[in-house]
Amino acid sequence: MDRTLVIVKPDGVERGLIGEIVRRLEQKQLRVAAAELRTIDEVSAGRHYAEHVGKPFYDGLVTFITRGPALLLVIEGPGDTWKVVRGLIGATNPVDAAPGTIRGDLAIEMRENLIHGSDSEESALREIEIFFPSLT
Ligand code: 3AN
Repeated sequence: MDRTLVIVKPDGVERGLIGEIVRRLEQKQLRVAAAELRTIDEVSAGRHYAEHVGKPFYDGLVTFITRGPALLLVIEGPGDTWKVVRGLIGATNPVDAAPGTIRGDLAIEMRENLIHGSDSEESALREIEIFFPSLT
């Protein structure tokens, strides 16, 4: 099976959208291989968002992602799972996200865009290692 990392971000947990988001993933016939509700610590957030260090939105992004519990998920499918999940999630900016996608239907702000999904097979491996080291 092929795996990717998904995070229901703190805004999704606060808004009570865990069920709705997991429902969409499961309806697509993806499976939850691991799940944990956890407040992400700053070190893990820094590793996860390493590519954004130095960008103007970086500090706000780390403050946001660490502000309360997030649902960390390892999602499994038959192949190209990261790509399947990214399709369900929609564009990074909810303004551009198509209706029918998670962000297109449920989010409206750039930073508080509900959900993260790895953007490549390499990212999926790297991110699963950060949050679920015992699985790799
Ligand atoms: P995605 O989450 O779609 O993979 P990334 O990895 O480019 O998008 O960005 C990570 C997160 O950083 C986004 N989900 C969003 O919350 C935030 N972000 C990205 N670009 C911006 C921006 N220009 N202004 C504010 N926040 C941003």
